[in-house]
Amino acid sequence: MGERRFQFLPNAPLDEADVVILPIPLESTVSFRGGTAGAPDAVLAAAEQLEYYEEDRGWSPFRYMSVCVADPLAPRTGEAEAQFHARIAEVAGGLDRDNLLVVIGGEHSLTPSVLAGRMPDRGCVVHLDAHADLREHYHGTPYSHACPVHRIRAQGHRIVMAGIRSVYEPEAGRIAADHDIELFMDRDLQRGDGWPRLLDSLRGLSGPVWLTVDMDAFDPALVPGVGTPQPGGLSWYQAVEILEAVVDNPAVDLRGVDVVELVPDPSNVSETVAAKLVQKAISFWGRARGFERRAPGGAQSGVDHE
Ligand SMILES: [Mn+2]
Repeated sequence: MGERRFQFLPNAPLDEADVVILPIPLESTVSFRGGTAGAPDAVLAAAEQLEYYEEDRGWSPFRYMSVCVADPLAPRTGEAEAQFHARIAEVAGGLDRDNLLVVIGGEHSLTPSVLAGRMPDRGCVVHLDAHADLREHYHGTPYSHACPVHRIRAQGHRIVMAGIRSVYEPEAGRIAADHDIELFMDRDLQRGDGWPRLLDSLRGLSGPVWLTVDMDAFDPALVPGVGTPQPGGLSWYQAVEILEAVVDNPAVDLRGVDVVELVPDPSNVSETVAAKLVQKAISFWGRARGFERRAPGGAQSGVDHE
């Protein structure tokens, strides 16, 4: 693959783009089914099938916004795990803060490393996942996909976790004892009063916020392409409502969004869901910040096809 693009759109210079898409094809600790290293390119390929027009906000974001797909950040041959994670933090920390950063993984272990660069101040991480990911170590490493939330808490961030339906017993104790973790079990979202409480909680957020989406948060009937599927899970429109509650909140300083743990599937449905979620994040973020009031001179202006 040559230069990567989002929806065939021309890449703006990295330091001028309104939207930066950073592929991190990290795959080292997947415990059940591999393939997540191929996810960033699969999501970019799926994005080519999407319309430029985004139907929820009723506009074409890239008439007004520019985009850059950054060079993928992959481990170098022989690079130690800790060194690679330090490099993720360095790259994320070096990006312009005014843009929307969208990270396409790769394994979930990349999230705390991105946060180390992008959200060094204390913030809140909205964590959509089937699993709590609170183990301190897994298979001998703190950089496992089973550990990111432990690392995020160690960075001092508060967590709102939703969609959870698989918990290791010590994690349950940890969540109960930790007042900086707000838990919305998947079953409470689907059957109880959890859903309105989650939206209230998200609409009440302020300050630095990061949204991390493990694709196994979705119902595996919708997103079969994940390494560790669990029955239950979010529907598409629930995910869209969560995204709106976070992105449309003017008190939130959104540092970015990541989409992780996707394993490309033969139907291409899983990567299409991820691609469309990325498009919605871009559209909602752009509209919430008034990009439609700019003169149309975005990435789409030089494109001669619809
Ligand atoms: Mn998970």
